[in-house]
Amino acid sequence: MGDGWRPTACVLCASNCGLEVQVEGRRLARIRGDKRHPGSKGYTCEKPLRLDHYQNGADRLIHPLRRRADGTFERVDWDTAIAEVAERLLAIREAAGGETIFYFGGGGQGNHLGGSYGGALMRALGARYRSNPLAQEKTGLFWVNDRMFGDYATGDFEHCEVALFIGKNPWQSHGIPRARPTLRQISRDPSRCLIVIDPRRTETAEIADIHLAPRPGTDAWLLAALAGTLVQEDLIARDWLAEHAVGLDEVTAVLGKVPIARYAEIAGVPEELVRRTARRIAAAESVAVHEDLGVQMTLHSTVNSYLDTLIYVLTGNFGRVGTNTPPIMLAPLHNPSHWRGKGDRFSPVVGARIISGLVPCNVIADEILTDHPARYRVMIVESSNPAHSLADSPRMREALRALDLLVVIDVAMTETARLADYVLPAPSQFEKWEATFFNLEAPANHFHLRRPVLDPPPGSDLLPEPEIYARLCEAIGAVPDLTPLREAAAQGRAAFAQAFFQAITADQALARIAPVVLYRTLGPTLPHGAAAAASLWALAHRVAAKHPDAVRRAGIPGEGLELGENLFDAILDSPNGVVYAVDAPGDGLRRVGTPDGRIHLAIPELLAEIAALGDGPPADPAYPFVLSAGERRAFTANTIIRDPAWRRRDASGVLRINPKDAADLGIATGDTVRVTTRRGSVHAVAELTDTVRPGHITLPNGLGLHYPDASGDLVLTGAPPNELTRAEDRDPYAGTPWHKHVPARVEAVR
Ligand SMILES: Nc1nc2c(c(=O)[nH]1)N[C@H]1C(S)=C(S)[C@@H](COP(=O)(O)OP(=O)(O)OC[C@H]3O[C@@H](n4cnc5c(=O)[nH]c(N)nc54)[C@H](O)[C@@H]3O)O[C@H]1N2
Ligand SMILES: Nc1nc2c(c(=O)[nH]1)N[C@H]1C(S)=C(S)[C@@H](COP(=O)(O)OP(=O)(O)OC[C@H]3O[C@@H](n4cnc5c(=O)[nH]c(N)nc54)[C@H](O)[C@@H]3O)O[C@H]1N2
Ligand code: SF4
Ligand SMILES: [Mo]
Repeated sequence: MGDGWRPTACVLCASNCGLEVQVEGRRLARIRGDKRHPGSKGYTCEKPLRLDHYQNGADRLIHPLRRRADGTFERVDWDTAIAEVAERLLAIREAAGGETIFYFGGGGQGNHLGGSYGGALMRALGARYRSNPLAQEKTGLFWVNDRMFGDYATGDFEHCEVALFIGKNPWQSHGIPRARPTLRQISRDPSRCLIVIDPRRTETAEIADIHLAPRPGTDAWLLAALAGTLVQEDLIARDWLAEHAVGLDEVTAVLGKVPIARYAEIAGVPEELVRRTARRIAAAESVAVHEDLGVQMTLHSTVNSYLDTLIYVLTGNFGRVGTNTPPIMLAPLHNPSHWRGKGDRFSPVVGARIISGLVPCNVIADEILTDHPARYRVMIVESSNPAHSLADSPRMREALRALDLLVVIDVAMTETARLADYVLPAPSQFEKWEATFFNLEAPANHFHLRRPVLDPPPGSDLLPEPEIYARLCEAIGAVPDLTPLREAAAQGRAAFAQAFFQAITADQALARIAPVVLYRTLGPTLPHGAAAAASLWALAHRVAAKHPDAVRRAGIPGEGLELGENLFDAILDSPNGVVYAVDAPGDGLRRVGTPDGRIHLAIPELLAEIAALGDGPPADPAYPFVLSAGERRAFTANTIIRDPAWRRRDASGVLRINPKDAADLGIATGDTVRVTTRRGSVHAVAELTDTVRPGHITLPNGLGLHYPDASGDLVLTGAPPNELTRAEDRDPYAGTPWHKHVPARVEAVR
């Protein structure tokens, strides 16, 4: 690092590309892609080049805050904040039970180290309910994948012959490594094929070999027609399925009857194109599939996830190079429960299905705004902005205000923090140790533990999340005397491992707060001041014990506990990231988590829905448009960068509308329009573009934030999408919102 470039990562999307930065004072002065990063290999998009707007926003939090009776905030010191929060948590637990304490978040796009300690606090409090943004996008897919193969699978787009993106625009939203070069390579190679299913002619669709543009909300019909073609033209991998799957007859009984011509017509896609697409998929050596918000946040989302999983499984594209495979993650993104005999859990007030341990985001307000004795009374929010990002913001704000206690851990004064009783400020992701747990790759998977590259703002009084959680655990009396474990840690890792595993086996209460125990005992002994990485030690041992061959294939030597230690050391000693697991052929199939090791094709309740799909989505003449509320664009990054000056283009976050619709309404590019839904109205600036179909309009995500101007007054930029969405518009299985399918009307504002 003699040249002053320090390794870190971009925090703006789940790809977390490796970066190198040069620092001037407290500024990220120069930023470039890190060629040594094992996933991104030097790649970045345009977004991180002005990352300093995250780092040095005008609304950075610099010391703990407590709400006064009149609603304003006063500065308090950490001892006061921790003691008072702990006291109030204990009082509420005493009066109403630990299960009324609700935890939300625990990580954003680039920071997940803190969340591993947040779990310890929740268990210490006896909290039983939690959620995070995955419960408004991925839980339907988790539920389907869990039932089919007891895990969650992701696509290998580096090696696939055919790439299928459904309701996903990776050119802008990424989510696959080195998205743009990867997409271009597939598109340019005549032997490979890029297929996109998206109503909009997105940047990805623009370079696709095949673009299926369904009417918004008709994916269930289109995907049923595709899967139906595979069955009816006998394009399925019968031999492979006979060996690896069960339940084929139940599936073909339904898909064999799909009226392909009719369903293609409902979706507005030529039947011949549907059939040609199915044949191309079936003919391929390997197919990788990625569905995202376009289908996860629209009508039939769980059915959509089922159908697109069937498309790759029925054609035998599972568990091999270039297909979809359950990745070896350091900490699983999803906790499968279906085959572990636990049965489904439901939320206490609404009775909504809890998938992967997460309460659906869309029911949280209803779980609070009630006099039901089991209502959530406390919310601890970390690294998330639910007052802005969950459906129905007005009602979400009402719910947050109705809590007995709201504690927000963040780096900035967000819409949610403004409603908090206590705001606990953390150093930014460049001022502390951080890591992300989105290690979703196969056949090779990597992890990146990042070191701090900057000092916190001068005069600030911040604590990193692991320290906040540890202090709260201590203040509620959950942490016993740890001297024996500290002494063992001083004798080295082998002695520590033995003492630690013995201690947590003997003491349930200690096991519940294991991450905090590691942080306080092993943590201080770690090199480079890496105490926050202590929880990774347990995860490294877990992965080494479960997947020893894959870890050794990554070049990490050893057997048993030694392999785990070596893996942990490799993570600590690799500031540019490290490959920690490499699959051998067939490994993906061996990870199928069903009792018989086979893929279970039939999900009876979803098959019944497919058989009864009907005649297309409902229409309401009062709301002639379908609004896609929350589109990923070149300069959106959820609400991670709050400063609007960050945006080089599209500063206001325009409403995209087809020129024909605009002409009918007398609207020109640059005009201000009012968008009205069943929930509310917002103003936006119109942009005419034929990339959206007539009848479809789109607004970006992450806009509509209040940010201080030069005189400190809060100014709203763009439209907050969730002023327009309703919580009841959600999937019947997973509770995921229909943000891509909001009935709306548009008027010119004179
Ligand atoms: N630039 C940028 N990148 C991001 C983010 C960001 O804020 N900005 N956020 C990150 C996060 S948290 C996530 S979850 C991902 C999301 O990544 P994506 O899911 O790719 O993002 P979106 O643009 O919201 O939606 C994808 C596509 O769905 C399409 N769509 C709308 N309605 C329908 C429909 O009815 N059917 C189908 N098939 N498609 C439809 C839209 O036209 C859009 O192109 O992006 C991540 N990356
Ligand atoms: N209508 C509509 N709503 C949507 C979507 C949509 O498409 N349409 N998309 C949804 C999706 S997919 C997602 S993922 C969510 C995202 O919405 P949220 O879960 O609210 O997440 P972010 O906007 O990413 O906010 C991250 C928060 O973490 C804070 N932060 C940044 N760094 C740190 C740190 O180091 N420590 C701490 N403690 N905090 C930090 C930021 O200041 C910010 O407040 O939005 C969802 N909401
Ligand atoms: S926004 Fe995503 S794709 Fe772009 S550099 Fe950052 S992590 Fe990489
Ligand atoms: Mo997301």
